[in-house]
Amino acid sequence: MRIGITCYPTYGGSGIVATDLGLELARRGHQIHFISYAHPIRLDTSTPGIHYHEVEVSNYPLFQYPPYMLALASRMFEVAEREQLDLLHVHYAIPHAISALLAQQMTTSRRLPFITTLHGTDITVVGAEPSYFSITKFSIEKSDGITTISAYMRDRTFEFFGVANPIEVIHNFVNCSLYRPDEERQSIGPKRILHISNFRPVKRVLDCIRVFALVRKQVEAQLVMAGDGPDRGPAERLARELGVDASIRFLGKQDNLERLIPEMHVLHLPSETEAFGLAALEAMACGVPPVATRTGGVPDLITHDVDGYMETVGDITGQADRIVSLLTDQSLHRRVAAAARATALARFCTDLIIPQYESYYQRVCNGYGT
Ligand code: GMT
Repeated sequence: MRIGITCYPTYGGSGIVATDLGLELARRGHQIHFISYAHPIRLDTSTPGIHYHEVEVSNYPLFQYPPYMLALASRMFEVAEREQLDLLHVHYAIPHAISALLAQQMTTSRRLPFITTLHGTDITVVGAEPSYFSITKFSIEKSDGITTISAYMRDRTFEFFGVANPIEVIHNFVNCSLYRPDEERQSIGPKRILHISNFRPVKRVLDCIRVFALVRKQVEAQLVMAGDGPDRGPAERLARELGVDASIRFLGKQDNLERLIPEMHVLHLPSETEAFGLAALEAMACGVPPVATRTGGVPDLITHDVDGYMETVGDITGQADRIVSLLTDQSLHRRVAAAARATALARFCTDLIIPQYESYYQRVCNGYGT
């Protein structure tokens, strides 16, 4: 098939999922056209079947807010016509689904269906803002297909927007050959706790520091903070206040997580809400047990006390206790790490999930949906 994919190209999870999906589809022989304002970070354009089309937004002085949505729609239309795309697949509803709708309406010679994948805050935060509620609902209603990444997200979307379209749950996925355990590298040096996020308030990165300060009272561990965003400065300040800054490494944005994660012993994900928790899945594939919060779609991924742990949001002591147990009880760590890897292999591997997208594309092209 010939598919146009649009996503936020920066470090968010939705962009990562969209990019990995495009790369996997291209490996399976599809022609994938990324249409975005910048090159998606994980996109290797030397992969056969991958194409990238940049959206240029005019900075004409009259525009206080450059109309990206319109420039995107125009570029989608142009690429769809020239490349004879079979469908558009947009990740994150706002504004991508509205641009796709416009591109569809501009295409008068044939049917150009579009699919919207809802990733999280496009529904739970952005969609909930009064200025975006109606347009988000409209974009869902007008999509020819809607997918989302967890049962929680599907239920929240129905409940919140009261839409009637069917919503397909297709979980996030991980390449289990790329993301895999490395016991040799894990055995070198002190115990290491990893946090990965875009450091927005919803990720509760300050909890990582508070929990770590408790863990350090019992274990000489290190904390590795990967990513960047608005709460990085406050997290660094808190680390100094609590006297644990010397044991924390703030790495900033990281491109090769498949090399970093296998060196770690625990992944800490204390989010306020999480539509799925891609970082936890990538850790599980590497045999690194996640200690996360019981929130949103995380229960779709983690089975508590089997392949990871889910504690209450904000329960600093509970989260610290779990991390300490995993770092000090080797047989517990081995059991949970093996179960985590087994879950990734059995339920979320690329080979299981990509065919679900392929068959959904076929159904939408054949007229399924709204
Ligand atoms: O909703 C967001 O926070 C943005 C989005 C992103 O683009 O980073 O993250 C969401 O999508 C990821 C990939 O599908 C999920 O793994 C994250 O759980 C989800 N984030 C939240 O729900 C907070």
